[in-house]
Amino acid sequence: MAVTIAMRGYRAVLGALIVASSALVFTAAGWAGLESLRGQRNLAQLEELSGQLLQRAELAIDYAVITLGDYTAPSNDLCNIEALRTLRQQTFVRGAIKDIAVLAPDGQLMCSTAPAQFDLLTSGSARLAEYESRNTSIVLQPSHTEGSGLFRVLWRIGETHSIAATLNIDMLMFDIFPAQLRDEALAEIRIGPGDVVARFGDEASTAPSQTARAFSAASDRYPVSVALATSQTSFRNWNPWPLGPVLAIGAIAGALIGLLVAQTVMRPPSPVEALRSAIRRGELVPYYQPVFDLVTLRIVGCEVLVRWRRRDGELVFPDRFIPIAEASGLIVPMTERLVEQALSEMAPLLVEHPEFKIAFNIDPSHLVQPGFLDTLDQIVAQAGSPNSRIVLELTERNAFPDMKQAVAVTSEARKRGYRISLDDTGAGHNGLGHIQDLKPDVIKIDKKFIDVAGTVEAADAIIEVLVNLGQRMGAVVVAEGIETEDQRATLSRAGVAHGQGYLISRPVPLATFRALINDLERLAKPAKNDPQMA
Ligand code: G
Ligand code: G
Ligand code: MN
Repeated sequence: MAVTIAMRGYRAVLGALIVASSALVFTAAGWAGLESLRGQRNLAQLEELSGQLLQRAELAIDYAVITLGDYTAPSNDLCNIEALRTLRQQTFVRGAIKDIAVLAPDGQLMCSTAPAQFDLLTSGSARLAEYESRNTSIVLQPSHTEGSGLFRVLWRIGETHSIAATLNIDMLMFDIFPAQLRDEALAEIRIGPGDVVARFGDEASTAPSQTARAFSAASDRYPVSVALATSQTSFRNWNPWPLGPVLAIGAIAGALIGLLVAQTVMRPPSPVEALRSAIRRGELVPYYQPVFDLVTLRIVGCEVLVRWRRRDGELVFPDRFIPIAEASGLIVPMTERLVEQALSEMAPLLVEHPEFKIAFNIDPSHLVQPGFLDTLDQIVAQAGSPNSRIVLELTERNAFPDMKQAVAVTSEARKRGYRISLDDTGAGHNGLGHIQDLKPDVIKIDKKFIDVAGTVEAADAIIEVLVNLGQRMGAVVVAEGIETEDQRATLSRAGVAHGQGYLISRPVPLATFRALINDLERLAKPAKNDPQMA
């Protein structure tokens, strides 16, 4: 009882442990997975952002190129008042274009729609750096002031002049920059290899003390590129998952899976598994039922009957597990261990009583297995008992799987000194065939005849036949299941030598069995000179 409760407590703790650790593992693994996903998503998002910024810069330049495209005929005189007015209108239509100017080949201003903007761009020195586009007539020129947002798109027209649009793209980035990144990232639009035209965000993001993450995109049409940088910390903290719900979902999912695992792991073992571990743990123990002399009541031997003594003390009877043992083949290791254990604990008794025989039930499928006798020899020799003290009981209840082999093994067994007993005789469908084939040393008459001995004519006739047959063949006849004194007297008169049954004792453990022998020894009547005595 205490063992059962302790087992339940242990299983509850084990179950809780499995559920808890599964919840923990799932939450941790889920979180790690989500974090790596977030890293990938942040990366993709910043790359996309650099692409978008570049696209905007290209679009602004495209506008300027389209605008300038209308005025590139070399013969155009763009500096007359009429032409300049048209050009000025263009600067009103295209918001990013601040000025359109006509320049001499050396860069000197010929005329401009907004000379102030021109001055702002060049800040005194007319000569600006030049970077050619894929279309080499179109040149980009950053302003002298880094980060001012100002630059020039210049279209070279023949030998005589160029036409140039001054652009301001300072506000270009504002709306597409995620609010969270405004203080944590720095974006730059560059012309040529390194002239920074416009800058947006936080300069500290790329400070050397921060391990910066950088993204860039470059145009294939214009010498313009975008560089985006954010600190490693900002990158890591960007777009966080909602911690609470994610952990809760992870924990619940993990706990549910843990519950399934616990159920599977802690599922009671199958009957075969349970029996296998019971054999391994030595829970299958021998019980002994005495075989006694019907006249003197002296115990002449015993039959070993297996019992499963569970750890909680419950005693399981063979009808509950012998069929499983037979079907699974566990009958072999079970029987081997049973013989080992019985012979070992019976050894002193076998020495004290030199005539005493010990009988084991052998499953026919076990008997015909290769090496059966050799293994048995080893076990018996190890126990130090002679083979002649051992009786192998073969039941007549079922047909033999291989009668020829069974006959060969039993005859070899007899040569090696073992005694063969035919169990449940008369209960099977074999008539007297088994007796003829196996030539047993012992014939055990089935209990169903003993139950009605002295009251049913046919039963008495069958008993008489078997007694006769035993005498002729030199086999001892044993009556199974004797429960009353009347039965004993009837069977003894009929010439049956030995008996087995509740009249003397049920199958009992060794200690009880020994006490019984001592009691009966004291009560035993002196043996008559009886011809049936074995
Ligand atoms: O032990 P009980 O008295 O309930 O026996 C029931 C039946 O179980 C017996 O008739 C016998 O056929 C079978 N049995 C008991 N012990 C063994 C054993 O050790 N081996 C085999 N093969 N059968 C056994
Ligand atoms: O292996 P076998 O079938 O002979 O096993 C004997 C079976 O008969 C066991 O189950 C044993 O407990 C049972 N048995 C032995 N003696 C008696 C008895 O006197 N009465 C009853 N009812 N059963 C008995
Ligand atoms: Mn038996």
